[in-house]
Amino acid sequence: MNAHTTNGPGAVDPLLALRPWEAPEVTSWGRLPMNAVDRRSGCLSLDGDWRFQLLPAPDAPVGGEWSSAHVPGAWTLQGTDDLPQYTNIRMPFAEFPPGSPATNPTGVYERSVDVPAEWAGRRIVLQVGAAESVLLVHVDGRPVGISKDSHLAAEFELTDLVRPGGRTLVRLTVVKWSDASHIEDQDQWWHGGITRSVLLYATDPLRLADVTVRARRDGQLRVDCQVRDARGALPEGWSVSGDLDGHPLTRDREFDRVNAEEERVSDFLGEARLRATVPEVRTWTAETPELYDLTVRLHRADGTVADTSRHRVGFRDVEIVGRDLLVNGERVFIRGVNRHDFHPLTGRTVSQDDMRADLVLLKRFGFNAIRTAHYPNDPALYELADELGFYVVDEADIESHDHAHEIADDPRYLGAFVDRVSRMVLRDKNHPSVIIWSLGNESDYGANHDAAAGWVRRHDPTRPVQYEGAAKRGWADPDLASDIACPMYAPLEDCVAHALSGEQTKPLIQCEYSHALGNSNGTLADHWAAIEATPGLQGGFIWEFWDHGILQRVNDGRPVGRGGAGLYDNGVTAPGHRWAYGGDFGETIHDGAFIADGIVFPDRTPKPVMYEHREIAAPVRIDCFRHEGVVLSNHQHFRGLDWLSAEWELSSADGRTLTARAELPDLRPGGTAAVPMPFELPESGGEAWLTLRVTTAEDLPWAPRGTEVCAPQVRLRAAERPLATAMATATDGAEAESFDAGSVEVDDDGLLSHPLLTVAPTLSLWRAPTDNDELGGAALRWRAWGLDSMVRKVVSVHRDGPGVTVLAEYAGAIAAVRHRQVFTPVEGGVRVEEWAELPDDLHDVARVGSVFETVPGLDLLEWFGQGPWESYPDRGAGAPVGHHSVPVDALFTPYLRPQESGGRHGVRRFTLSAPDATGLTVALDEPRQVCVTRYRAADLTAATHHDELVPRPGCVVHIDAAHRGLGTASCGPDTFPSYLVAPGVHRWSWTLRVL
Ligand code: IPT
Repeated sequence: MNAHTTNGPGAVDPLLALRPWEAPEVTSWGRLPMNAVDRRSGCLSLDGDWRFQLLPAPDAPVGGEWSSAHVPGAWTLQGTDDLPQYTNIRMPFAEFPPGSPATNPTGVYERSVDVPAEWAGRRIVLQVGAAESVLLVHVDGRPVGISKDSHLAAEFELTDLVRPGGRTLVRLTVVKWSDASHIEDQDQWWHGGITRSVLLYATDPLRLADVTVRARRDGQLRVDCQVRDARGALPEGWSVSGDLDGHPLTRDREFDRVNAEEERVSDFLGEARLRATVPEVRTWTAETPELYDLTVRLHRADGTVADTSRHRVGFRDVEIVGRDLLVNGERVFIRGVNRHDFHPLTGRTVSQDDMRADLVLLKRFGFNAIRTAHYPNDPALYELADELGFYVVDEADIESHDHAHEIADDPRYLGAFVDRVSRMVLRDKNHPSVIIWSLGNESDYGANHDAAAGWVRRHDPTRPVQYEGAAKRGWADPDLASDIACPMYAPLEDCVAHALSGEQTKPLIQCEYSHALGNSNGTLADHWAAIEATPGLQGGFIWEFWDHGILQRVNDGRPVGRGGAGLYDNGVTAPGHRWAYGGDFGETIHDGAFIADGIVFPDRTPKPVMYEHREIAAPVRIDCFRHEGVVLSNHQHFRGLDWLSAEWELSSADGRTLTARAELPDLRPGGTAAVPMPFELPESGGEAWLTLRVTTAEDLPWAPRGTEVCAPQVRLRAAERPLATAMATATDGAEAESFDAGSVEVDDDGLLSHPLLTVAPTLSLWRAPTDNDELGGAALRWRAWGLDSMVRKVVSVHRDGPGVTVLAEYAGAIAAVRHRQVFTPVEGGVRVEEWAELPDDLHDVARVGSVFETVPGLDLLEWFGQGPWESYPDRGAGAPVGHHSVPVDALFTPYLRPQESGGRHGVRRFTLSAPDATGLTVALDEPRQVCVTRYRAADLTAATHHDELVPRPGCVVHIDAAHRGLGTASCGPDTFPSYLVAPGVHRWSWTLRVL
């Protein structure tokens, strides 16, 4: 039988007859109202393998052939021919809203369920955690309901359809494309399927229908309970009780229950209110996530318990006062990130362990806020945010990007907007972590938004509402739906100017900034310097947490799916696999690697920007250094430094590192104190840096004792004289014994021969374009100028005693660059002084510097400079200066689309050595940008995925006189002018010696 027909052959299924996939007015049918009652205890999980078939369209007949699909999970990652597709703004089909394409993959999931016999007489409910994008529910062939809103659960009552003790056939039909897809046009992979858990539970006919908790920082608790009875009328004599951390809330003087008049009974709905005042309450903040356990019970007339709901309560206030967003009365900085539910094997299906790992990592790197971009995340995320301490901007599942203007005012979508926003609020209202509601993302601004905002303001006056599309119409306009000025990618100078204008009326917190596509996030430290220095600015949310690479087999192009654990490590896939991005599944409409724009790799390996962020967010800082001591400050909002321990470290240029135990002072938030200078400064030794290595003092839920928290640093002494002078003197000395120093070998082509170099040093102006370079337009210019294929022509080779001067010209498409190298023998090596003149036409190039290659075997890089992680001129503020040592292979950051990678900023000298301690050392005239990799810039430029790269046996070494900042121009502002490479003359010098 075609199971889509219900009442005998020929009858049309009413759910299909509605054609709900092209009816935006139909947001649901037969679905129960959303609520915040916890139903997990005693439920029956229906997760696991379901019979499955994929139809070409929702109205296609169901066939007799079944395969199986795992629930929860997207079918696009489970071996079907319908594969993931990535688009950002564009819809993947041409139909205008509310239309959907005729070819419309539709998954039919079926399984039989043994309904527990002990559920006899109870009310039985099916919960589908999430389904994309239309869900149709049938039980034993009978229509039960419809739901849209792909990232929130849908519940359906089955009481009259199933027999406890009997077996029931549940069918869930999931239609991939619909009118709803047009408002789920988020920048992510398109999938289809049931992506969160499915379960069945039973309640007493008399039950808690909803629980609303309000807990304020003064210790006042209010719990509103809605009670319903499935039999139509509430029985006499019911009551509600509750307790908080074991202290009863009812019939207790301290926990005073509202009197009986307020407990009104109607045909179907009862309401009761519990109150308490907790003395000396431990308040909740992201720094101090103090939670209390609340249990609410509904009693029958005889006192027995009919229903129970458990909640974790955090006492805190959120308010906007003037232009400040306050948590518990404090103007807090929002160090946020946008987070999608994502996993490289399972797509939008994420486990609790995975989510915990996400949040633990964010805590360790100084983040305190999450925007659930761009839909309500998995419910467990909010519990973890409550527990670990994050401020959450909870965002409704509305993004109509491609057709934003049409939809924002389209009355056919009005219901969907209000439905999605209100259901999110109803689900998440009791989480202390949620401090702001967001109406969605990138959907223009229209009456549908105002309708949704109106609902929220009435239902939950305790939290602000934000919406970027509204804020865009005027950051200070009081009439718009957004209580917060929450722009995306606004230039920093505009934010500062607004805050200084005298016109600011709302907190300015960017909902997206510092776009993390590829090697990016330049100027993050400059942003934070301005935010911390400018009243009115409070932070923002980095775009974004994840690189959404899907693990893919290279041979057949298929996603690996659930079985792929262990096929990646440290950001890199196993041989034969790669991280797929847009276009890799054969999609013709796609947006390429724009999906790989996170601060972590698809396996959650942190990218270098995370370390930069950790320093920027440091809870304790070194303000300054005076002879009598070091001034420390507490940059937190709510707690002291007692959860931290620390050690002093003194690094001096002569190679020494001293350490000493540090006593952190007792500092209230915002306080400063001077502590004694821990070391006697050595008389000599050049540059010296004092670092405070701060770690956790005890085991925390997100970090074992001893986890690094930050490493603020201050320079105690500058280099005694400019390095350049120091080097010149050293060289003069060498020249005095010049003939001991030998001579340099330079061939007639002006190329240096050296036993440790396989490719002689030449001028380099090219870097493998970063995504910012590509999408921001710089790379286009550089290619047009021919910087990727400059032709070197030697002009003269002049031998003067032991030294050699080489003049060369590098011809590009529009201009030539003159380059001079002076090679001078020094003891054990050669000194290279370089000079390059960039004509004015070559303004803003990627780099000016030397590049050479070494013999194989020099596999360890040690350096004195900033590190140890990758850093660039505009993303290096956090990397402390010191002595660092990293294997060459580990220097490289495997950005999904290969690009410039692995640089180290502020390098004063470095050594490349083999295990037997042979090798070379290079001393630089000034702190320089140095990059040591296995790849030439051309290798990286040519590759589209990391797995195509073939490491060279030796090292490719770049020493840059100037290197362009990274900026964020792939989406947002470019780097600042001070980080650009100017035309004109560049000079640099370095001395290479054999170890
Ligand atoms: C902005 C989107 O909100 C976000 O989802 C993502 O696409 C980001 O950009 C870029 O990665 S929208 C953009 C048009 C500014």
